[in-house]
Amino acid sequence: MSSLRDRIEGLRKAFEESARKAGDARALEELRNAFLGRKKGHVTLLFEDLKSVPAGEKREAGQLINELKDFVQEWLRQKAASGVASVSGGGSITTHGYKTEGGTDLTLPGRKRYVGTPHPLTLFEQEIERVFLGMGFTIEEGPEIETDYYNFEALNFPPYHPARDKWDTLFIKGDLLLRTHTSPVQVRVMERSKPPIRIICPGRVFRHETPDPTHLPMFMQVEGLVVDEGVTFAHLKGTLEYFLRALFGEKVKVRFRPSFFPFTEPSAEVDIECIVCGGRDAACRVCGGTGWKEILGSGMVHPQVLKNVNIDPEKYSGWAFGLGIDRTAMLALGIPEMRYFYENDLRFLRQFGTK
Ligand code: 2NL
Repeated sequence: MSSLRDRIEGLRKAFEESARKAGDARALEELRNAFLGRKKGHVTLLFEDLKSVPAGEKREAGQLINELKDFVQEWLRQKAASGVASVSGGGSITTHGYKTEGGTDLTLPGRKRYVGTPHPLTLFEQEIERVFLGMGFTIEEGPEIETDYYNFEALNFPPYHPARDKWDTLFIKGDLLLRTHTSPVQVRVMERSKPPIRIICPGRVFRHETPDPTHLPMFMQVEGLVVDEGVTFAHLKGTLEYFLRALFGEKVKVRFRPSFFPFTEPSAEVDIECIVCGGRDAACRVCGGTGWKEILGSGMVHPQVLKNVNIDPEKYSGWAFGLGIDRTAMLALGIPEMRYFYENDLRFLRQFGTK
C-alpha cells in the first residue's frame, strides 16, 4: 500500500512538472494521453494495479487513484478554458472566434460583421442635395409642427378654401398642424432674408393618408425656391431639366405640363420618360403604359405669396418646385413598396450604400 501511495505521489509531481512546461495545445494533448490514455496512461495503469491490492486496502487505494485522476482532469480542463495554448509551437493567443477542441482554428473565415450604412432615403436625399449645392443653392430646414399661417395662409390658401382639401392635413390642436409640405420653411426664409434667395428644403412631411404601396402618412419631400430680380420661367425650366438629367441620366426625356397650385402662377408639372419601360410597354406597372412618369410640381411664385413675406413682386420674381423623395427614390431604384423604407428590415436596408 505504501509503495502504491508513493507511486501516486510521484506521478502527481511528474504531472505538475510536465504541465508547467506544456505551452500549447499539442503538449496538453500529449499530457492527457500520457496520464489518462485508455491503454497506457499512468492513471489507467494504476487502476489495473488496483486488482492486485489486498482486499482490505482496495477502498483507500481506489480513493487515492481517483483523487489523482480528478486532479489531472481538473488541471487540464482549466488550462483549456483559459484559452491559452492554441497555436502549436509555443506562444499563446486569446480566443474570440470559433473555438474548436484544442484551441482556435485560424484557417476558418472570420465572423462577418455588418457595418451600418446610411438609409437609402438619406443617400437619395444627399444625391439631390449634391446637384443643387453644385448650382449654388443652400439647404434650409424648419419645424415639422407648423401653424396654419405658414402651412396654408401665407401660401395663398384663404381660410376654408376648398384647395386645402387636397393637402389632407393632420391637425394637432387649435392653430397647430403637421406640415403637409416643406413650403413653410421657404416662407420663413423669405420672411427673414432679402433676395437673391436660392434654397432647397428637404424634410419629413405628413398627410392624412391610408397606407398603400405609394402612399404613407409620413414621407420625405424636397422643395426648392429661387427669388431674385429678373427670374423667369426659362430659369425654372433650365434648372429643373439640368437637375433631372443629373439624377436620371443625360439622355432622359423631360416634359412640362400646365397645372395648378394656389401658391404658383403659372404652374407646371414635370414628367420624365418612364425609366422602367421607356414607353414600350402598354401594360407597364410604373407608368400605366403612358410612357411618362410625373416627378415634380413647379411654378412661378404667386405675387400674393411674395407680398405676404414683404418681398415686392414688382421688383422681384421667383420660381419654386416640390418633389417627393420617397416616390422618386422608388422610381430610380426600382422599389415597388414605399413601406419598405420605414420597416427597418435589414434584408432591404443592406442592399444600399457600401457594405
Ligand atoms: C408638388 C408640388 C410644389 C411649390 C411646391 C412653393 C413654395 C413657396 C412658394 C411657391 Cl414658399 N411654391 N412650392 C411650388 C410648386 C409645386 O410642389 O406636387 N410637390 C410634390
